[in-house]
Amino acid sequence: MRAHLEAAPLFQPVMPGSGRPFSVRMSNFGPLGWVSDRAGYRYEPCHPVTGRPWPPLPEALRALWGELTGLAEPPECGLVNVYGPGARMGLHQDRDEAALDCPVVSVSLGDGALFRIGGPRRRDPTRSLRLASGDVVVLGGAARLAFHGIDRVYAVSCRLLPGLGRVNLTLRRVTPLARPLRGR
Ligand code: MD3
Ligand code: FE
Repeated sequence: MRAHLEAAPLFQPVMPGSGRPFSVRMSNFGPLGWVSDRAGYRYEPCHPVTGRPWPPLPEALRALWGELTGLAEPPECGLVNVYGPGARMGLHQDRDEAALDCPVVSVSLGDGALFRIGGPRRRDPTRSLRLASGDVVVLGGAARLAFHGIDRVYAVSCRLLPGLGRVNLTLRRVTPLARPLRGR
């Protein structure tokens, strides 16, 4: 991951419209990377700062995706979110992907975090879970459109990634499957 981050350095996305920076820094692995700027959220084949294609998804992550989802098709986006002290991610839905039938796989590394997940409507009640280094969450079925966010990170709770804090790797399909999941 560190080698890949040298090829695709972390960048600071900004909110569409306002241009307010995210507290989370990001990069991506794989053919499509999630980016956000004043123009909006979208998937792009190249890094917004270097202009180069994103590095390939590490084989270990591809294998993990296959084991957990049972899908032969690989993830197209491996989003890297890096949370320093004080970074958080507000409650949101992931729906920038046409492949909403496919699950999302999330791997947490480094410092722990307080994760919050609700239902498909913003007003639905939420539950909080602590995520620790090595935790893997698969969000499929009804959970795929659940509102979720990161309320806080527990700084210096783990020494796995000194200088990075918490890293979350989120694996996603973006384009619809040639043979949709429904009916398999
Ligand atoms: C629930 N990332 O990148 S991972 C994101 O820890 C994102 O960096 C958080 O939310 C993080 O969009 C949460 C867990 C997660 C990932 C995707 C989901 C939960 C999800 C998609 C649908 C529902
Ligand atoms: Fe999300």
